[in-house]
Amino acid sequence: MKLRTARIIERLNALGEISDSKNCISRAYGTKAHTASGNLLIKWMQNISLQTYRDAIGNIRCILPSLNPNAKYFIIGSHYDTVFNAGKYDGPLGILLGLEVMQYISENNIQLPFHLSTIAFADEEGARYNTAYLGSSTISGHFDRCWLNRTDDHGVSLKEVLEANGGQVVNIDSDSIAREQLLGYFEPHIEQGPVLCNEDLSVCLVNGIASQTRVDVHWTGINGHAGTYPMNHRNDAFCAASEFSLAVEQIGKYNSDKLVATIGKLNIMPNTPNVIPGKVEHTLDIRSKDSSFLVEISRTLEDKAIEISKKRKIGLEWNILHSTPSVQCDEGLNQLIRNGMKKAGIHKTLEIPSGAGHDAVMISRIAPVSMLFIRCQEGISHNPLEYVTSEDIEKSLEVCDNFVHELIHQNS
Ligand code: HGY
Ligand code: MN
Ligand code: MN
Repeated sequence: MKLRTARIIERLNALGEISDSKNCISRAYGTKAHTASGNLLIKWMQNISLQTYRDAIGNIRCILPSLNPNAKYFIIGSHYDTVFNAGKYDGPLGILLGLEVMQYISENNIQLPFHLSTIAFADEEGARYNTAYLGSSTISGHFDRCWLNRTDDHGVSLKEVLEANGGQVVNIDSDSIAREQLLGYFEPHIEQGPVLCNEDLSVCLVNGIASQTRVDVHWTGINGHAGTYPMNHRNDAFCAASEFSLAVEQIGKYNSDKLVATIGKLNIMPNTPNVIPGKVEHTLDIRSKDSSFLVEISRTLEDKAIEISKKRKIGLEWNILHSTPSVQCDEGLNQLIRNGMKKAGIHKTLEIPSGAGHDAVMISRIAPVSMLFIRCQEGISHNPLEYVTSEDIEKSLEVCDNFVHELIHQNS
Protein backbone atom coordinates (compact mmCIF):
# COMPACT_ATOMS: atom_id res chain seq x y z
CA MET A 1 0.00 0.00 0.00
CA LYS A 2 2.85 2.38 0.90
CA LEU A 3 4.58 1.79 -2.44
CA ARG A 4 1.36 2.34 -4.40
CA THR A 5 0.63 5.49 -2.41
CA ALA A 6 4.15 6.75 -3.10
CA ARG A 7 3.63 6.09 -6.82
CA ILE A 8 0.39 8.14 -6.79
CA ILE A 9 2.19 11.03 -5.07
CA GLU A 10 5.10 10.82 -7.52
CA ARG A 11 2.67 10.93 -10.44
CA LEU A 12 0.67 13.80 -8.95
CA ASN A 13 3.91 15.75 -8.65
CA ALA A 14 4.91 14.86 -12.23
CA LEU A 15 1.55 16.06 -13.56
CA GLY A 16 1.82 19.13 -11.33
CA GLU A 17 5.02 20.09 -13.19
CA ILE A 18 3.16 20.23 -16.51
CA SER A 19 1.56 23.63 -17.01
CA ASP A 20 0.91 26.31 -19.63
CA SER A 21 2.13 28.87 -17.14
CA LYS A 22 5.58 29.20 -15.59
CA ASN A 23 4.24 30.46 -12.27
CA CYS A 24 1.29 28.20 -11.54
CA ILE A 25 -0.54 25.01 -12.57
CA SER A 26 -2.82 25.65 -15.53
CA ARG A 27 -3.86 23.01 -18.09
CA ALA A 28 -6.83 24.34 -20.02
CA TYR A 29 -8.48 22.10 -22.61
CA GLY A 30 -6.39 21.41 -25.73
CA THR A 31 -3.30 23.43 -24.76
CA LYS A 32 0.26 22.10 -25.01
CA ALA A 33 0.33 21.27 -21.31
CA HIS A 34 -3.06 19.59 -21.47
CA THR A 35 -1.87 17.39 -24.35
CA ALA A 36 1.44 16.64 -22.62
CA SER A 37 -0.33 15.57 -19.42
CA GLY A 38 -2.60 13.33 -21.51
CA ASN A 39 0.44 11.72 -23.12
CA LEU A 40 1.93 11.04 -19.69
CA LEU A 41 -1.30 9.36 -18.58
CA ILE A 42 -1.25 7.21 -21.74
CA LYS A 43 2.34 6.16 -20.92
CA TRP A 44 1.41 5.14 -17.36
CA MET A 45 -1.64 3.25 -18.61
CA GLN A 46 0.38 1.42 -21.27
CA ASN A 47 2.95 0.45 -18.60
CA ILE A 48 0.15 -1.55 -17.01
CA SER A 49 -0.43 -2.96 -20.53
CA LEU A 50 -4.01 -1.74 -20.52
CA GLN A 51 -5.91 -1.20 -23.77
CA THR A 52 -5.40 2.57 -23.97
CA TYR A 53 -6.59 5.22 -26.37
CA ARG A 54 -7.40 8.92 -26.72
CA ASP A 55 -10.85 9.59 -28.16
CA ALA A 56 -11.91 12.44 -30.46
CA ILE A 57 -12.45 15.07 -27.75
CA GLY A 58 -9.29 13.98 -25.91
CA ASN A 59 -10.61 11.69 -23.16
CA ILE A 60 -7.96 9.11 -22.32
CA ARG A 61 -9.43 5.67 -21.78
CA CYS A 62 -7.88 2.42 -20.56
CA ILE A 63 -9.58 -0.93 -20.19
CA LEU A 64 -8.81 -4.10 -18.25
CA PRO A 65 -11.10 -6.59 -20.05
CA SER A 66 -13.16 -9.33 -18.49
CA LEU A 67 -12.80 -12.78 -20.04
CA ASN A 68 -16.50 -12.49 -20.82
CA PRO A 69 -16.66 -10.46 -24.05
CA ASN A 70 -20.33 -9.58 -23.41
CA ALA A 71 -19.60 -8.20 -19.95
CA LYS A 72 -20.65 -4.66 -19.05
CA TYR A 73 -18.19 -1.84 -18.28
CA PHE A 74 -17.54 -0.33 -14.89
CA ILE A 75 -15.84 3.06 -15.15
CA ILE A 76 -13.64 4.84 -12.63
CA GLY A 77 -12.92 8.39 -13.70
CA SER A 78 -12.11 12.02 -13.19
CA HIS A 79 -10.66 14.88 -15.26
CA TYR A 80 -7.12 15.94 -16.26
CA ASP A 81 -7.83 19.53 -17.25
CA THR A 82 -7.49 22.21 -14.56
CA VAL A 83 -8.65 25.72 -13.77
CA PHE A 84 -6.08 28.52 -13.99
CA ASN A 85 -3.74 28.64 -10.96
CA ALA A 86 -4.96 25.22 -9.86
CA GLY A 87 -3.92 22.70 -7.26
CA LYS A 88 -2.51 19.33 -8.32
CA TYR A 89 -5.15 17.00 -6.84
CA ASP A 90 -8.45 18.23 -8.37
CA GLY A 91 -9.05 15.60 -11.06
CA PRO A 92 -5.73 13.71 -11.32
CA LEU A 93 -6.08 12.10 -7.87
CA GLY A 94 -9.23 10.24 -8.97
CA ILE A 95 -7.61 9.09 -12.21
CA LEU A 96 -4.45 7.83 -10.46
CA LEU A 97 -6.47 5.98 -7.81
CA GLY A 98 -8.31 4.24 -10.66
CA LEU A 99 -5.02 3.24 -12.29
CA GLU A 100 -3.67 1.85 -9.00
CA VAL A 101 -6.79 -0.29 -8.49
CA MET A 102 -6.51 -1.59 -12.06
CA GLN A 103 -2.76 -2.25 -11.75
CA TYR A 104 -3.31 -4.31 -8.58
CA ILE A 105 -6.05 -6.37 -10.27
CA SER A 106 -3.93 -6.90 -13.38
CA GLU A 107 -0.76 -7.87 -11.44
CA ASN A 108 -2.71 -10.28 -9.22
CA ASN A 109 -4.61 -11.81 -12.13
CA ILE A 110 -7.95 -11.23 -10.46
CA GLN A 111 -10.75 -12.35 -12.77
CA LEU A 112 -13.19 -9.57 -13.64
CA PRO A 113 -16.93 -10.18 -14.17
CA PHE A 114 -17.04 -6.77 -15.92
CA HIS A 115 -14.63 -4.77 -18.10
CA LEU A 116 -12.92 -2.32 -15.73
CA SER A 117 -12.04 1.03 -17.30
CA THR A 118 -10.50 4.26 -16.06
CA ILE A 119 -11.31 7.39 -18.06
CA ALA A 120 -9.36 10.62 -17.75
CA PHE A 121 -11.88 13.20 -18.96
CA ALA A 122 -10.50 15.93 -21.21
CA ASP A 123 -12.43 18.94 -19.94
CA GLU A 124 -14.53 19.10 -16.80
CA GLU A 125 -13.78 22.64 -15.67
CA GLY A 126 -14.80 24.40 -18.89
CA ALA A 127 -12.12 27.03 -18.16
CA ARG A 128 -11.31 27.70 -21.84
CA TYR A 129 -14.72 27.48 -23.52
CA ASN A 130 -16.97 28.12 -20.52
CA THR A 131 -18.91 24.92 -21.23
CA ALA A 132 -18.16 22.36 -18.54
CA TYR A 133 -18.07 18.58 -19.11
CA LEU A 134 -16.90 18.54 -22.76
CA GLY A 135 -15.24 15.17 -22.07
CA SER A 136 -17.98 13.38 -20.13
CA SER A 137 -20.71 14.87 -22.36
CA THR A 138 -19.10 12.94 -25.23
CA ILE A 139 -19.24 9.68 -23.29
CA SER A 140 -22.87 10.19 -22.27
CA GLY A 141 -23.88 11.18 -25.82
CA HIS A 142 -24.77 14.76 -24.88
CA PHE A 143 -22.04 16.61 -26.77
CA ASP A 144 -23.68 19.63 -28.38
CA ARG A 145 -22.14 20.31 -31.81
CA CYS A 146 -22.78 24.05 -31.48
CA TRP A 147 -20.02 24.01 -28.83
CA LEU A 148 -17.55 23.40 -31.69
CA ASN A 149 -17.97 27.02 -32.80
CA ARG A 150 -17.30 28.48 -29.35
CA THR A 151 -14.12 30.52 -29.31
CA ASP A 152 -11.69 31.12 -26.47
CA ASP A 153 -10.36 34.55 -25.36
CA HIS A 154 -8.02 34.53 -28.39
CA GLY A 155 -10.71 33.67 -30.93
CA VAL A 156 -9.61 30.04 -31.33
CA SER A 157 -12.58 27.70 -31.79
CA LEU A 158 -13.10 24.40 -30.00
CA LYS A 159 -13.23 22.69 -33.41
CA GLU A 160 -9.79 24.06 -34.38
CA VAL A 161 -8.26 22.87 -31.09
CA LEU A 162 -9.93 19.47 -31.23
CA GLU A 163 -8.65 18.86 -34.76
CA ALA A 164 -5.20 20.32 -34.06
CA ASN A 165 -4.84 17.63 -31.39
CA GLY A 166 -5.69 14.85 -33.82
CA GLY A 167 -9.39 14.54 -33.01
CA GLN A 168 -12.01 14.08 -35.74
CA VAL A 169 -15.37 15.78 -35.21
CA VAL A 170 -16.99 12.97 -37.17
CA ASN A 171 -15.99 10.45 -34.47
CA ILE A 172 -17.50 12.29 -31.52
CA ASP A 173 -20.89 10.59 -31.71
CA SER A 174 -19.41 7.10 -31.96
CA ASP A 175 -17.30 7.80 -28.85
CA SER A 176 -20.37 7.68 -26.63
CA ILE A 177 -21.09 4.62 -24.48
CA ALA A 178 -24.60 3.14 -24.53
CA ARG A 179 -26.48 2.93 -21.23
CA GLU A 180 -26.99 -0.81 -21.56
CA GLN A 181 -23.20 -1.32 -21.76
CA LEU A 182 -22.59 0.26 -18.35
CA LEU A 183 -22.67 -1.30 -14.89
CA GLY A 184 -21.84 1.97 -13.14
CA TYR A 185 -19.39 4.77 -12.45
CA PHE A 186 -17.17 5.73 -9.49
CA GLU A 187 -15.32 9.03 -9.06
CA PRO A 188 -12.87 9.50 -6.20
CA HIS A 189 -12.34 13.27 -5.82
CA ILE A 190 -11.10 15.78 -3.23
CA GLU A 191 -13.96 17.29 -1.22
CA GLN A 192 -12.96 20.89 -2.00
CA GLY A 193 -14.74 21.91 1.20
CA PRO A 194 -14.19 21.90 4.99
CA VAL A 195 -16.49 19.09 6.20
CA LEU A 196 -13.93 16.23 6.28
CA CYS A 197 -11.42 18.48 8.07
CA ASN A 198 -14.04 19.51 10.65
CA GLU A 199 -15.10 15.87 11.16
CA ASP A 200 -11.46 14.70 11.14
CA LEU A 201 -12.21 12.02 8.53
CA SER A 202 -10.06 10.94 5.56
CA VAL A 203 -12.97 10.11 3.28
CA CYS A 204 -16.76 10.18 3.04
CA LEU A 205 -19.58 9.26 0.70
CA VAL A 206 -21.36 11.67 -1.62
CA ASN A 207 -25.16 11.44 -1.67
CA GLY A 208 -25.75 13.91 -4.49
CA ILE A 209 -24.39 16.69 -6.72
CA ALA A 210 -25.94 20.16 -6.90
CA SER A 211 -27.76 21.43 -9.99
CA GLN A 212 -25.77 24.05 -11.88
CA THR A 213 -26.48 26.68 -14.52
CA ARG A 214 -23.77 28.66 -16.31
CA VAL A 215 -24.74 31.81 -18.24
CA ASP A 216 -22.82 34.11 -20.58
CA VAL A 217 -24.08 37.68 -19.96
CA HIS A 218 -23.24 40.50 -22.44
CA TRP A 219 -23.95 44.19 -21.76
CA THR A 220 -23.72 46.62 -24.71
CA GLY A 221 -23.57 50.38 -24.09
CA ILE A 222 -21.65 53.12 -25.92
CA ASN A 223 -17.92 53.77 -25.79
CA GLY A 224 -17.22 57.37 -24.91
CA HIS A 225 -14.53 59.83 -23.92
CA ALA A 226 -13.92 59.62 -20.17
CA GLY A 227 -13.08 63.29 -20.01
CA THR A 228 -15.84 64.91 -21.96
CA TYR A 229 -18.97 62.77 -21.62
CA PRO A 230 -21.34 63.98 -18.83
CA MET A 231 -22.18 61.38 -16.18
CA ASN A 232 -25.95 61.61 -16.74
CA HIS A 233 -25.73 60.86 -20.46
CA ARG A 234 -23.54 57.77 -20.36
CA ASN A 235 -24.42 54.23 -21.45
CA ASP A 236 -21.72 52.67 -19.35
CA ALA A 237 -21.81 48.87 -19.78
CA PHE A 238 -19.60 48.32 -16.72
CA CYS A 239 -21.97 50.24 -14.41
CA ALA A 240 -24.86 48.08 -15.65
CA ALA A 241 -22.85 44.91 -15.04
CA SER A 242 -21.81 46.19 -11.61
CA GLU A 243 -25.42 46.94 -10.59
CA PHE A 244 -26.34 43.43 -11.75
CA SER A 245 -23.43 41.89 -9.84
CA LEU A 246 -24.56 43.52 -6.57
CA ALA A 247 -28.12 42.33 -7.24
CA VAL A 248 -26.80 38.78 -7.75
CA GLU A 249 -24.94 39.01 -4.42
CA GLN A 250 -28.07 40.33 -2.64
CA ILE A 251 -30.32 37.57 -4.08
CA GLY A 252 -27.64 35.00 -3.28
CA LYS A 253 -27.37 36.14 0.36
CA TYR A 254 -31.16 36.25 0.74
CA ASN A 255 -31.36 32.61 -0.46
CA SER A 256 -28.04 31.53 1.04
CA ASP A 257 -29.55 28.31 2.47
CA LYS A 258 -30.04 26.93 -1.03
CA LEU A 259 -28.13 29.05 -3.56
CA VAL A 260 -24.59 30.00 -4.47
CA ALA A 261 -24.04 32.56 -7.23
CA THR A 262 -20.73 33.67 -8.71
CA ILE A 263 -19.56 36.06 -11.40
CA GLY A 264 -16.08 34.64 -11.89
CA LYS A 265 -14.96 35.83 -15.30
CA LEU A 266 -15.42 39.32 -16.79
CA ASN A 267 -14.14 41.06 -19.92
CA ILE A 268 -14.49 44.84 -20.11
CA MET A 269 -14.07 46.49 -23.49
CA PRO A 270 -12.19 48.39 -24.73
CA ASN A 271 -10.46 48.03 -21.33
CA THR A 272 -8.80 51.45 -21.67
CA PRO A 273 -8.42 53.94 -18.80
CA ASN A 274 -9.87 56.96 -20.62
CA VAL A 275 -12.73 55.25 -22.48
CA ILE A 276 -16.22 54.69 -21.05
CA PRO A 277 -16.69 50.87 -21.42
CA GLY A 278 -19.17 50.17 -24.18
CA LYS A 279 -19.13 46.38 -23.72
CA VAL A 280 -18.88 43.97 -20.80
CA GLU A 281 -19.11 40.19 -21.04
CA HIS A 282 -19.18 38.06 -17.92
CA THR A 283 -20.16 34.60 -16.72
CA LEU A 284 -22.75 33.78 -14.09
CA ASP A 285 -22.47 30.44 -12.24
CA ILE A 286 -25.48 29.54 -10.03
CA ARG A 287 -26.01 26.31 -8.10
CA SER A 288 -28.54 24.73 -5.80
CA LYS A 289 -29.34 21.30 -4.36
CA ASP A 290 -32.92 22.04 -5.47
CA SER A 291 -33.13 21.88 -9.29
CA SER A 292 -36.60 23.49 -9.56
CA PHE A 293 -35.54 26.37 -7.29
CA LEU A 294 -32.52 26.91 -9.56
CA VAL A 295 -34.76 27.18 -12.64
CA GLU A 296 -36.91 29.74 -10.80
CA ILE A 297 -34.01 31.84 -9.49
CA SER A 298 -32.34 31.76 -12.92
CA ARG A 299 -35.49 33.44 -14.27
CA THR A 300 -35.51 35.95 -11.39
CA LEU A 301 -31.90 36.92 -12.16
CA GLU A 302 -32.62 37.22 -15.87
CA ASP A 303 -35.62 39.46 -15.11
CA LYS A 304 -33.36 41.62 -12.91
CA ALA A 305 -30.84 41.92 -15.76
CA ILE A 306 -33.61 42.94 -18.17
CA GLU A 307 -34.87 45.56 -15.69
CA ILE A 308 -31.34 47.06 -15.38
CA SER A 309 -30.78 46.99 -19.16
CA LYS A 310 -34.07 48.88 -19.76
CA LYS A 311 -33.44 51.41 -17.01
CA ARG A 312 -29.91 52.13 -18.24
CA LYS A 313 -30.67 51.75 -21.99
CA ILE A 314 -27.97 49.11 -22.26
CA GLY A 315 -28.23 46.09 -24.59
CA LEU A 316 -28.42 42.68 -22.91
CA GLU A 317 -27.70 39.15 -24.14
CA TRP A 318 -28.41 36.25 -21.77
CA ASN A 319 -27.00 32.94 -23.10
CA ILE A 320 -27.43 29.84 -20.95
CA LEU A 321 -24.33 27.76 -21.74
CA HIS A 322 -25.22 24.70 -19.79
CA SER A 323 -27.67 23.66 -17.16
CA THR A 324 -27.61 20.36 -15.28
CA PRO A 325 -30.19 19.19 -12.75
CA SER A 326 -29.07 17.83 -9.38
CA VAL A 327 -27.86 14.24 -9.38
CA GLN A 328 -28.56 11.46 -6.85
CA CYS A 329 -25.73 9.00 -6.25
CA ASP A 330 -26.67 5.32 -6.44
CA GLU A 331 -27.53 3.74 -3.07
CA GLY A 332 -26.45 0.26 -4.23
CA LEU A 333 -22.96 1.48 -5.14
CA ASN A 334 -22.84 3.63 -2.01
CA GLN A 335 -23.54 0.55 0.12
CA LEU A 336 -20.51 -1.20 -1.44
CA ILE A 337 -18.39 1.89 -0.73
CA ARG A 338 -19.65 1.86 2.88
CA ASN A 339 -18.58 -1.79 3.14
CA GLY A 340 -15.20 -0.82 1.68
CA MET A 341 -14.85 1.98 4.21
CA LYS A 342 -15.70 -0.35 7.12
CA LYS A 343 -13.11 -2.88 5.89
CA ALA A 344 -10.60 -0.02 5.87
CA GLY A 345 -11.41 0.65 9.52
CA ILE A 346 -13.56 3.75 8.89
CA HIS A 347 -16.68 3.31 10.98
CA LYS A 348 -18.11 6.80 10.68
CA THR A 349 -19.51 6.65 7.13
CA LEU A 350 -20.54 10.26 6.64
CA GLU A 351 -22.58 11.22 3.53
CA ILE A 352 -22.55 14.78 2.17
CA PRO A 353 -23.82 16.57 -0.98
CA SER A 354 -21.39 18.02 -3.50
CA GLY A 355 -21.70 21.73 -4.30
CA ALA A 356 -18.96 21.25 -6.87
CA GLY A 357 -19.79 19.78 -10.26
CA HIS A 358 -18.07 16.58 -11.40
CA ASP A 359 -18.01 14.37 -14.50
CA ALA A 360 -20.35 12.08 -12.55
CA VAL A 361 -23.07 14.63 -13.43
CA MET A 362 -22.95 13.73 -17.13
CA ILE A 363 -22.29 10.01 -16.60
CA SER A 364 -25.37 9.88 -14.33
CA ARG A 365 -27.41 10.25 -17.52
CA ILE A 366 -26.30 6.80 -18.68
CA ALA A 367 -25.34 4.90 -15.52
CA PRO A 368 -25.68 4.69 -11.73
CA VAL A 369 -22.94 6.90 -10.25
CA SER A 370 -21.01 7.07 -6.98
CA MET A 371 -18.30 9.29 -5.57
CA LEU A 372 -15.77 9.12 -2.74
CA PHE A 373 -14.70 12.45 -1.23
CA ILE A 374 -11.15 12.71 0.03
CA ARG A 375 -10.09 15.28 2.62
CA CYS A 376 -8.03 18.20 1.35
CA GLN A 377 -6.33 20.48 3.84
CA GLU A 378 -8.70 23.22 5.10
CA GLY A 379 -10.99 22.38 2.17
CA ILE A 380 -8.84 24.58 -0.07
CA SER A 381 -9.14 23.88 -3.82
CA HIS A 382 -8.83 25.69 -7.17
CA ASN A 383 -5.77 27.10 -5.48
CA PRO A 384 -2.07 26.11 -5.44
CA LEU A 385 -2.41 25.53 -1.68
CA GLU A 386 -4.62 22.49 -2.40
CA TYR A 387 -3.06 19.57 -0.49
CA VAL A 388 -3.85 15.96 0.46
CA THR A 389 -1.71 14.08 3.01
CA SER A 390 -0.09 10.75 2.05
CA GLU A 391 -2.08 9.13 4.89
CA ASP A 392 -5.37 10.27 3.34
CA ILE A 393 -4.24 9.13 -0.12
CA GLU A 394 -3.33 5.72 1.32
CA LYS A 395 -6.67 5.45 3.14
CA SER A 396 -8.62 6.43 0.00
CA LEU A 397 -6.66 3.87 -2.05
CA GLU A 398 -7.59 1.18 0.49
CA VAL A 399 -11.27 2.16 0.24
CA CYS A 400 -11.12 2.19 -3.59
CA ASP A 401 -9.53 -1.29 -3.59
CA ASN A 402 -12.12 -2.62 -1.14
CA PHE A 403 -15.01 -1.07 -3.09
CA VAL A 404 -13.93 -2.64 -6.41
CA HIS A 405 -13.42 -6.01 -4.72
CA GLU A 406 -16.94 -5.73 -3.27
CA LEU A 407 -18.21 -4.96 -6.77
CA ILE A 408 -16.36 -7.97 -8.23
CA HIS A 409 -17.79 -10.19 -5.54
CA GLN A 410 -21.32 -8.86 -6.07
CA ASN A 411 -21.13 -9.45 -9.86
CA SER A 412 -19.37 -12.83 -9.86
O1 HGY B 1 -16.97 24.19 -10.88
C1 HGY B 1 -17.00 23.09 -10.38
O2 HGY B 1 -17.86 22.77 -9.61
C2 HGY B 1 -15.95 22.08 -10.73
O3 HGY B 1 -14.76 22.38 -10.08
N1 HGY B 1 -15.75 22.06 -12.15
MN1 MN C 1 -12.74 18.45 -10.19
MN1 MN D 1 -12.41 21.83 -10.23
